[in-house]
Amino acid sequence: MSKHLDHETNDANESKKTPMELTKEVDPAKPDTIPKFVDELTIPPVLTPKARDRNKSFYEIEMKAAMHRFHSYFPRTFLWGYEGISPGPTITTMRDEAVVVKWVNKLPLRHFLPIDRTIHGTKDTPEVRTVVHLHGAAVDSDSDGHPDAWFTRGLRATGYKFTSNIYHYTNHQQAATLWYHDHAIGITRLNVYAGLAGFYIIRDRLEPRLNLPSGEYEIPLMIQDKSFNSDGSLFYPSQPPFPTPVNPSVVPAFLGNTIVVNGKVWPHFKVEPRKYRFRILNASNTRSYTLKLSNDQSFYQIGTDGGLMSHPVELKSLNLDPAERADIIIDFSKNYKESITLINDVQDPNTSRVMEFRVMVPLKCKDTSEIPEDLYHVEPIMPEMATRSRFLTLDASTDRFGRPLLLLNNRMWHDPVTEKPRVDSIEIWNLVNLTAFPHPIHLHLVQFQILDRIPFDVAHYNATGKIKYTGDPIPPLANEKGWKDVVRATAGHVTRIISHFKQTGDYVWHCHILEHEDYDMMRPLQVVSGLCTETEDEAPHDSHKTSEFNTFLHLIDDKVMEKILLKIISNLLTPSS
Ligand SMILES: [Cu+2]
Repeated sequence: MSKHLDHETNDANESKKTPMELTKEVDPAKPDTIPKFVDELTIPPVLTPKARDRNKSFYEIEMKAAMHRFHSYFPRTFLWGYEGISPGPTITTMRDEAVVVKWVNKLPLRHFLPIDRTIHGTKDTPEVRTVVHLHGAAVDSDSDGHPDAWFTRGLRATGYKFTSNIYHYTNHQQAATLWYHDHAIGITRLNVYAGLAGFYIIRDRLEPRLNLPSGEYEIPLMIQDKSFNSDGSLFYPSQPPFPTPVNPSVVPAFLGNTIVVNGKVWPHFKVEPRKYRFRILNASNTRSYTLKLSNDQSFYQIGTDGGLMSHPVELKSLNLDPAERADIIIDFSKNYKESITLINDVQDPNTSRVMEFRVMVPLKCKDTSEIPEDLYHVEPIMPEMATRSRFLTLDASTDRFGRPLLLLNNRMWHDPVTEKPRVDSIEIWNLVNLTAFPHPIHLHLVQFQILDRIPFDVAHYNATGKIKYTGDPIPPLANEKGWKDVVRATAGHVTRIISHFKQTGDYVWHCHILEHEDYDMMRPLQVVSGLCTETEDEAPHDSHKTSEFNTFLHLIDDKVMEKILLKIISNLLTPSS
């Protein structure tokens, strides 16, 4: 059947069908057959600590396989989750109160998604490896979830960076919406897609004074895209849509054909006519979203990745790249009895819809919450304070099998460390995007600020290795002027960010498109003590001295890459009939 089964578009006959009849007609592999907004939004449960002393909470979190109902008309789906649920349970803590988590791997020994044995960290390692990264947190490197600190079920095998599976989070940072997810080398894309992701919310004593919507009016929303097989199992491609001798092979992008919020495919959420605060996280592998409300109503962004901004920003549309968070307030007070769809501004009839708000619950009591004009003080990091400016390229290349290979600074993950900021130093990173696409770049350990984006002549760069700017610096968008740990490095621009590196240790920085991170758009980040000297001269523009071979690769590969990736994306966006 080709007809959409939306409750909005259902005709009289459709609506008379029993759930059993609908279940038979719904093919999880064909998004056109999946009725939308059927299931109610679920909110991940807040985890209770196993023990608590005055300033510390102890948790033990098991990673387990489980069966999950993504949609009422789907068979149940096999997945992996923290505590056997996806999203995992939410951890909440107060600022400066320590959280200790024992992460326990109780997963099967075989992976259920296709592992590519040619990419970094996968050659002679166990199939199922896990390590947990708390995204956005400033923690000691032993608790950061280094990709090579992985461990298997029962700790039978561990990566070379492993020290312990008991992680200490100090929470010495601004209240913020963080999230925890898997980060194991070479299989992060598969482990996160399998279900290993959850919220981690830091609160503080200042925030309640702002009188923002809270309690049952403060809702976390984890948005992901998934594809399913007809039997309801998760689909993840084992081959890119171009020939390659590698099987299974990593793919350069993954775009699912359904949208999942908090583990439900196209849910609905019944709300009162009042203000709600939504902590939105894009936990998708590759997909970016441009979120809008179907009635074109404005909403207010109050926070970014690292916490509340100085002032709210009124928006009609919000871009969210993988791993980015936006704290927003939607005021439904004038929408009683209306249904409003949270839409994603793309042409596809399915992935253009995210979820539905049904303003049908009578107001329980007067809404006294506010959207204050002044939120937090976000102290700008002054560029004059920077002691170093690094130029770091985002490069498109090809591997020995002819597959696209995306790199940072033309280096592979296992090449020697080159980004070694001194502890307590401030650095400006110039992200020189030579590829045809934007990449969401994430730095561990720090919350940074975006300075600007400056257009430059890519062809000139590829020919000479020199940057020729072609326009004025573009300041960050109003809703990017806060603490960030992911930045959209746009194609053909030098995106400048400024960070203060406050503690030593081995961390990483990478593209947060998980298919890119796994191959091979990730690099070590080592914050060194003031006494250490760098062995490599990293004066600005040094990184531009690409070899002639690499320059040649750039000229070829950007065009090839563009064609390949455009084809992939257009194929994936075309709904199956
Ligand atoms: Cu990328």
